[in-house]
Amino acid sequence: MRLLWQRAVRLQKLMPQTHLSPHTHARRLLATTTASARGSGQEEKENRKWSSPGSKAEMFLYSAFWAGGLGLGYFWLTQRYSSTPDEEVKPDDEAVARLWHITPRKDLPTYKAEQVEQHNAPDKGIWITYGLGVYDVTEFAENHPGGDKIMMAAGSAIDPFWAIYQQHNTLEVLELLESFRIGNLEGLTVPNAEDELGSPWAKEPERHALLKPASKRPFNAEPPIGLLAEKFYTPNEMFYVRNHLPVPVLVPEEYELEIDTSGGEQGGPLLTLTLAQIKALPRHTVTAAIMCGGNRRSEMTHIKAVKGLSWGAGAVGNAKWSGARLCDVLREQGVQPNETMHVIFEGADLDPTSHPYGASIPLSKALDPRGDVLLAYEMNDEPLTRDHGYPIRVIVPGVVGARNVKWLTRIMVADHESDSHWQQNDYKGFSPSTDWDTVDFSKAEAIQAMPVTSAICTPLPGERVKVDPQGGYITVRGYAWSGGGRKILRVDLTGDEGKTWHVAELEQEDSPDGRHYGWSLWTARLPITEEQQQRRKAGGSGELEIWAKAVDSAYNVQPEKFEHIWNLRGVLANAYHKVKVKLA
Ligand SMILES: Nc1nc2c(c(=O)[nH]1)N[C@H]1C(S)=C(S)[C@@H](COP(=O)(O)O)O[C@H]1N2
Ligand SMILES: [Mo]
Repeated sequence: MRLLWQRAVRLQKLMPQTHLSPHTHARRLLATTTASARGSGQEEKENRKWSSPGSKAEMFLYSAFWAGGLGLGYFWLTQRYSSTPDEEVKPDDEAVARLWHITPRKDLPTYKAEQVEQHNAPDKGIWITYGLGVYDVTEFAENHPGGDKIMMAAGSAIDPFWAIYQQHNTLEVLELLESFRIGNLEGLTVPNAEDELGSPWAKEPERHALLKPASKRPFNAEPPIGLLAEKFYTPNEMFYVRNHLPVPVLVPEEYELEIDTSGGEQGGPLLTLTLAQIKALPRHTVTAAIMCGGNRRSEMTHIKAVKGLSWGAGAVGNAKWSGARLCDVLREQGVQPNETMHVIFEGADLDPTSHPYGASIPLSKALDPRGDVLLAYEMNDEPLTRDHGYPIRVIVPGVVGARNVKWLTRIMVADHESDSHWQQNDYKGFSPSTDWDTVDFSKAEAIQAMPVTSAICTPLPGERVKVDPQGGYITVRGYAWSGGGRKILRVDLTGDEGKTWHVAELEQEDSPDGRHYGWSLWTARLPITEEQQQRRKAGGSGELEIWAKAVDSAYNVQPEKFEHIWNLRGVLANAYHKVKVKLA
């Protein structure tokens, strides 16, 4: 909000002075536009139908969302612009239009953010906010194929999307948006700086606005699922963040990593490495997806409530990690293979009782050169960001996110696992019949390697999908991954509840099985049968449920239903990913 406010003030300063208040001006403009109905009246609403993909503004809004970061929106924009030179956009009008979303409309009601949030699906209406404007875009999303990309922002702000797609700042798009305006957002205030001083949260890093927080303190957020499968390497600023505690402030010059390889004996070898010393060790790079144990928990919740943050399918990201190999450091210290020992990691982030975040892995994984465990200082060739563990985190490829300890300050070789809450009382799986009365955390194994999973990233649930007129198919895209270095062999899709399956095309790194730690992106052309199309034409709902399941190199396959893998913490949620869409 503060950022938004600053931007608003900046905008206001930049804007040329005008005698008209933004809204007088807005109405004047609304009255003179004819291409499609605009304004807040009832008749205009009637006219706001999207039967033909025609109007320029519609195309802009549509294309920009559809582009999803590929710059295709810009392409559309320039195409449309150059092909219609007759319509002139006056820079002044545009400048004024840019103020609408930060100007309260006295003629409209005020809504709370929570009220907007409830309108996040076609059946509940689709509302979005931009600045302090509240907009009802249900009709746009519903009636225009592809227009429903706006669903990525359903119930929340489109500001972060528009910050990326600068081409939205055209008069036509702004007019179109203003025509959907239904109200003002309550509570656009400048935060009180004093509240923040001395709080453990005072030094939290800035986050990309596209990361939608599941919780703000500690900060936990995933990127919009619709953007996740666009890039093989997840951009650092879009990589999900899972923090249990405030982000610690570490000064690189003072950073030290303590390594105790005594195995629990007092006075054993103790090594301290500075950041420069770690960077001076042989550099190793590995592509690895990191996935939270609670990824896709929100789907499991539909069966029965679970305890935990409600993650969608975006608590995963794929990156190229660089750093020193832990096996090199441990071997140098004379650590011998031992199947019963563990390596404990501690972070610099402290809980209120001054206990650090901690987790452990088996020593065999740490010592295995094919395990590729890293003391990582780079993510996608950039220094780690603070949220992802600056300056050093351990990367444990193929293993649940929780063991990839960030802000790493201490490593211990020990005859026991970490005694932290996160190793002992969390991130463990249970039988579906285990409840909070019967659960015994000490009896269950801590999660290490993750099971095979996949998710459909596009189309989004509820999206209206166009069937390719020549090929009679729809295009579906997503990710798949399995733990333990197991390569994805296949991703199967069905549009008829498993009667017929269609194999997706995979995009993956060419690394050997057993050491295949990166995710696989996949694209499938899912045939839509005559019957399915006929049903739609006959006035049916045109609903289609797409299912995806992945197969890994051990021929492990995802379970069909969440019912049989439900567990009280909502972890390991890897059933078929099922997405309902509408055929356009
Ligand atoms: N020190 C520290 N390390 C941590 C955590 C944490 O809260 N503190 N969270 C863990 C969990 S549960 C996950 S899923 C991953 C998330 O990594 P990311 O935020 O870089 O995506 O970090 C792990 N490492
Ligand atoms: Mo996690």
